[in-house]
Amino acid sequence: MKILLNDNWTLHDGNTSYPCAVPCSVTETLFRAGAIPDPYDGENEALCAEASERDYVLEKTFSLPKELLACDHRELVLEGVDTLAEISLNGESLGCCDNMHRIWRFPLDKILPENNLLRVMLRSPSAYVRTQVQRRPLWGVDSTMPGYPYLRKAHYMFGWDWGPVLPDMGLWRDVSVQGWNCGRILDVYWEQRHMQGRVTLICHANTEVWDAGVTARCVIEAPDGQTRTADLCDGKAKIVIDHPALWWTNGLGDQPLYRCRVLLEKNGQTLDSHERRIGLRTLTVSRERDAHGREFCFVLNGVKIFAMGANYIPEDQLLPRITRERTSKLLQDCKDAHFNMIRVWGGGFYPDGSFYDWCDENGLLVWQDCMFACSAYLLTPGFEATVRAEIRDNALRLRNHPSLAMWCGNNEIESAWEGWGLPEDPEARAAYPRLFEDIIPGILRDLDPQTFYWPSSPSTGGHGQSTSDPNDGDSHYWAVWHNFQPIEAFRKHSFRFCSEYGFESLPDMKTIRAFAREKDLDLCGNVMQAHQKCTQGNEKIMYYLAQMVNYPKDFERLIYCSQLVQADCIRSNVEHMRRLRGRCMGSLYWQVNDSNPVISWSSIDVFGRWKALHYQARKFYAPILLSCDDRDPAHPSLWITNDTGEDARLDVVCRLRDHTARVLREWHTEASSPAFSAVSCLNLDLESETRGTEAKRTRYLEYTLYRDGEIAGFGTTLFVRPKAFAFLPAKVEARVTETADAFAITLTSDVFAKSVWLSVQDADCVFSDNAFDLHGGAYTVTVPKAGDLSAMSAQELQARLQITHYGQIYA
Ligand code: BMA
Repeated sequence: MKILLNDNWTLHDGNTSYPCAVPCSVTETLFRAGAIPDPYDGENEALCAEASERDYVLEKTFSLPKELLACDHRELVLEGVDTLAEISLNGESLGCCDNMHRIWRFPLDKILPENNLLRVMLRSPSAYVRTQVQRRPLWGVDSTMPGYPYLRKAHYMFGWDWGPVLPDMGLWRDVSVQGWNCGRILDVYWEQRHMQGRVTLICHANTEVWDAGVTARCVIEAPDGQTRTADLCDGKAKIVIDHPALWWTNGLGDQPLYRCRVLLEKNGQTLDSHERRIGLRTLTVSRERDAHGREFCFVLNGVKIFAMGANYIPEDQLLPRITRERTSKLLQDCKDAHFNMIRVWGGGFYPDGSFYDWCDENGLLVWQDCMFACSAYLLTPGFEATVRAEIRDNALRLRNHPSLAMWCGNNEIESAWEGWGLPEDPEARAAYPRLFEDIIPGILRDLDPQTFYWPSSPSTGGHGQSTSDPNDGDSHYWAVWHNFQPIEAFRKHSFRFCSEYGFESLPDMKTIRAFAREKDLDLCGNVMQAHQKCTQGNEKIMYYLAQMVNYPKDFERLIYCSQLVQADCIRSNVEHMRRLRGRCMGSLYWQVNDSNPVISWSSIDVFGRWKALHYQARKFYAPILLSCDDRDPAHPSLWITNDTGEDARLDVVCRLRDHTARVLREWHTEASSPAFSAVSCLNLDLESETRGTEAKRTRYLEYTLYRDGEIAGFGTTLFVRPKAFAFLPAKVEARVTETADAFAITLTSDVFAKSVWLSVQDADCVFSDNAFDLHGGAYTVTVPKAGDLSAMSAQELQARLQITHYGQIYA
């Protein structure tokens, strides 16, 4: 039995008391009470970070129902304590917490009075890490508060190159009292053995029984409702499933889930129960050697799949603001863009169970980093013990989720030791292999033997091998952006799996207005600088903009241009990797979301607004993709990448047009595209058509993919960078009509108009397409009559519709 203790808490800062409820944090509570300003507004960050320099007390009084008081064993369970805390009940100490990634359990076996006072003394994380690092320096990344690796607290809370320094504290997950009689279930592991079209499920239940006559059984309910039961013997039971409904990723099939329960019973009464929904699948990473080196490829039910997705960071700096609704909307946006994988990056925290539930239900694989990133650690006995407990807690919590595809030891620490020029620190260096190649994989092998372990990202497998071999393992590619390489440089590489690469852009104007006043709308000004956390980030944006596009005439065009350049950069990288399907088997761009209103690499900002990149992602991750290899403008070739399990017959139409959009030449081809393949379908010789500067500046290629007569994809290739192209002044017009539940916006243009961007004044929505090109004719996009648009008429939408296109950047 379980009683939640989330409501009616009080936060004391020494002078004042503030009401709050779990999940709660100091910064969020003080902000809501008006004691500190909005930490995301203007340059408030430093002012608000000061709050974390002090200690606080959280208190709650409670009484327990008779049934719980009568239980023979009780525990206080704190599922998320951030981070340094002393817990006491009725004035008596229960213990201390030092790790926000752990679940803290304190036995309450003494007789409890009717009224109880629970007290959580929160200690300043900033003061703690400062004291530690002053005593002994320990390497960590620059944008982060020195000493952060000393504390098992999500590193990004101390600042990152996309996040403010706001080391908040609080109770970030449920607090409860739980009680049991006669026995309890500690944890359950569902092992799967797939053989000859059957699955043997082996239930391993870890129970604790302190009374006679207690029995355990497991019950499995198949997706079709059929139920099977088996008694547990020595904590084990076996059930054979004859016609298993296999679990697949988004795009490859369904996600049937089996409801698996373990029941602890006595005299027909249930004492305790444990429930998980599992998916029947085999899933591992293939490391086969091949002609190119050594592959890194997820294999699901025997099928090698190309992983498509992005990196996920915590959705807010202030944890109570992260809600289930917000997370599922973000994940739905990922699914809508055809993601089949998301990487939970190691500088945040292990997400809530509901995150994985959503991924289980929707076929999104999770690449799970352990929460270590870009840091050196010292393996003191205390640190080792808390890390062991953390890995154990999270392995037990997450191991039965079918979406859990991999455990990865850390983010970029192996490569940091190899080549980032870290300060000499033999003790910290020696801790690396102990932690990530011995201790952590050891625990995971024990608790979650069927999930693949990878020591670091990027890596070629660890144990002293080089991390930076593009022919082996996963790669992070940052020469474009961090090292100022031209955008096209990515296409010189043939990675096996690129798990990080990215490009920054500014978020939507509405998002910027949430933290900046009119006078602050200057990329080089203090406020915009405060919302750019990457060293030289704004300089890099301008550097690349100057290479790619014309000079934006105002701040709004600057936002637009930065998003176009970002979208185009990532699109060309992904299309390149998907053409290399087979050799390359995964693309995870950096990063899908933001933790605060900031200029960053994200495709969706902190308020959920799609940048041009996310609209592009929905196209470049389409299961069947038509793309153009335009590395040689005189000899471009069109490719079809098919990531479905079915062969497809397709039609491709390609047109050479001039800047008025007039068709100069046209090609039609029928293409057969085998399942899981990338093949070229049209090789063009445009030697004469692209000869000379004038021709290259006034001509372009446009191509469309048809499946059963329906448009299934399209694209445009310029022979020069956009800034060199001779755009004609285009007259782009829109006409809005409506049906019962959607608006249709029909756009026309007299000449070629590039990257037409739609937005609605003072309203948010997601269009069926955006940042698209118009080739003279008409193109219709739709938008649901929902959210901000639900009460709007077609006329009103027409009046509030804002259209930008490339020709207006400078003119
Ligand atoms: C990678 C990530 C993050 C970082 C990003 C952008 O290295 O692992 O640490 O935020 O690049 O610099």
